[in-house]
Amino acid sequence: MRTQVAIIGGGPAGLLLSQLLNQKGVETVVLERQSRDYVLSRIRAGVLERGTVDLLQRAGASARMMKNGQPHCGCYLTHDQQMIRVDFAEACGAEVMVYGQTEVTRDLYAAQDGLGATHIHGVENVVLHDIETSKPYVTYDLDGAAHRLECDFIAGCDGFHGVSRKSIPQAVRKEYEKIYPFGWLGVLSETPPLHEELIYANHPRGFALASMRNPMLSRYYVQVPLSDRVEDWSDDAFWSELRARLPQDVAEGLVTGPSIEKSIAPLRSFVTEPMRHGALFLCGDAAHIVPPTGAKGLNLAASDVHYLSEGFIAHYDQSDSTGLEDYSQKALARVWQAMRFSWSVTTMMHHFPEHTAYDREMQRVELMQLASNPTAQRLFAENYVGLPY
Ligand code: RFL
Ligand code: PHB
Repeated sequence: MRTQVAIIGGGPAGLLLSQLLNQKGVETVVLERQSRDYVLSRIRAGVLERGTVDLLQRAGASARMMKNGQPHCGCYLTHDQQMIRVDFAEACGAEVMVYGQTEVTRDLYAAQDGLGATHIHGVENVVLHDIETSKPYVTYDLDGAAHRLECDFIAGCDGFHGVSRKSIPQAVRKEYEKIYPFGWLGVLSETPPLHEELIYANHPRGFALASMRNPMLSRYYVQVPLSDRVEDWSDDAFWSELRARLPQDVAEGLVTGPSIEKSIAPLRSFVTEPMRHGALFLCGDAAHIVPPTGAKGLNLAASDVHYLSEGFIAHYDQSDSTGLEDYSQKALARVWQAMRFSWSVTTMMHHFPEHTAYDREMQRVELMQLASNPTAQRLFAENYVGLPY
């Protein structure tokens, strides 16, 4: 088989890239390890930046999002009992869209089906070959048979644990990593959300987040030690820990119910440079991971796709390869800004085992500055709604 761009991974990055390229007549084949149902069962991001919303509109995959998504003009950060609201609309004239990654993925699959795009699910043993030449190819197994996909380029959209990044020789790769000493225990429940806006809570017992998917679907998180296992947490234990970390008057309004999903995600910051090696371009979590505190992971995948799709389209339409040559540098400039924001919000909001009374005062003062200083609010808001591409 032959295509122009072989896309490894059919998560949001791979699907959105495929969609934007197919719309402009660039041929793609998406190779995905899991089944479509499995991909659609993963509960992940919930907050879309304005740039991600625009891209989904351009991709023709936004009708359900515009109908069911919830535009949010602000969010709350709490310090013990104090609620601090950051008004995005007032601080920087923009908003975010609360709409789950699962739904984004579903919309992208439907849009791809509409264009008759090629997706191959259940592939195993994906190997990238000759990426330093102009004739790269990918081999994989499907139902026990070996296959070969020839292409002009390979887009590595296979997430943090994928094969693409590891195909770049170690001597060429520079990696930056920070592992945080905790994870997030997340619960999805068919209950009305606690509040109309998201609440990020800094409490002496640890961080908590009250988020949502729709008027009858809530998403909550509490910070937990890395040694905790999901089985250690009954629903009752989760609800009582969440309640304890929220301001009392807010917690009184919490409606609890059975969890329909419960999982623990460790927190990590990670960047690999460069994001291009020969014919291989890394995109999304394959190249970088942020802790979820700033709601940036999916949004960074979208901004990478923006730069990369423009590069491929200019290459095929106008024989102009500048966009592909500049891809790594442009994408990384934005990645590092989101890294800084995600790290700073994580540091400001979590309980770190090694923190002293001094460190906790630094968190308090930073939050008080956010409560009272319009410049601090603007900086937070501009980063949260997403820096321009
Ligand atoms: P994905 O989603 O991991 O998709 C990669 C795909 O590649 C497939 N794959 C392979 N296919 C073929 N061969 C192989 N060898 C393969 N290896 C892997 C996988 O099966 C998968 O389908 O990466 P992508 O597309 O780059 O998308 C990134 C986002 O999923 C991720 O950044 C976000 O979910 C992060 N994230 C958040 N991002 C936000 O922007 N806003 C948020 O509010 C937000 N909240 C979150 C989050 C991530 C979380 N977890 C669980 C890590 C909350 C949580 C709890
Ligand atoms: C979510 O709703 O899953 C969510 C929202 C905001 C974040 C992280 C996760 O910062």
